[in-house]
Amino acid sequence: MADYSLYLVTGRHLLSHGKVYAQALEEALQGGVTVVQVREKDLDTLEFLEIARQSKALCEKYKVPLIINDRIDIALAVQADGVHLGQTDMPVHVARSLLPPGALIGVSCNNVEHVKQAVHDGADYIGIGAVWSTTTKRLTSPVVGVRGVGTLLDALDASNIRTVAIGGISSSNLLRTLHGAISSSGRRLDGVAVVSDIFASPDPFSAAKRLRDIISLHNNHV
Ligand code: TZP
Ligand code: MG
Repeated sequence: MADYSLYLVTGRHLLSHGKVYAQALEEALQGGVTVVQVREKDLDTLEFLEIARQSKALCEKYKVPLIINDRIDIALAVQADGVHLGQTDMPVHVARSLLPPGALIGVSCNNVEHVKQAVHDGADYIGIGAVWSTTTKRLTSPVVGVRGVGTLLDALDASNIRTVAIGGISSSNLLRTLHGAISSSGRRLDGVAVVSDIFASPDPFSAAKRLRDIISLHNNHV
C-alpha cells in the first residue's frame, strides 16, 4: 500500500536559485516526500519523457512511487507506478485497461459527484482541491476549504479509496488542513499534495522535511 502522506507534485517552472530539476527532486526525496507526481504542462513529449526518466531513476533510488500526470504513454514508457487524471482526461476504466495490473490511478475531485464517480470507477486515490487558494494552477472552480474537504470525505462512505488534499498547502497551514479536513464519521486525509512549498523553495530538502515533521507530529496526536 502506497504511503500518500507527503505527495510531491512537480513544477519545473517554479524552480528557483538556478536549481536543476533532478537536484530539486532528489533533495525533496531526501527530505521525506513519499509519492512523486510528474506534472509538467509546458513540455513537448521528448522533454516530458526525459524528465519522467530522471524522475523514475530517483524514485526507484528512494523507493517512492512515481505517478505521471495525464500521459499514459509516458507512464508506460518509463514504467511508472501510475497516472493522475483530471476530470477531462482519460476515463479511469480506459486508463486501467491500458496500464499494467496494480497501477495506481488517481483522479482530481472538487465536488461530491466527482468523488462518487471516482469511487464507482475504482480509482486508487483522489486529489481533493484546491483546498486553499493557489497561484500554481489557474482554478476553474471555487476553493473547497477544509470544511469542504470534510464534506467530500463524507461522500466516500465505506470505500477504501485513498485521499490527499491539494492546493495552497504549506508548512504554515498544514496543521490546520490536517485537523480541519475531517468527515462527520471521523475519516481523515491520507496525505497532502504540495507543489510550490517544496518546488519553489531554494531548499527543497528543508521544505519537505518541515512538512514531514508536521505530519509526524500530527499523526502522534490523533
Ligand atoms: N490541483 C489543484 S490545486 C493545484 C493542482 C495541481 C496546484 C497546487 O499547487 P500549490 O503550489 O501546492 O498550491
Ligand atoms: Mg490533466
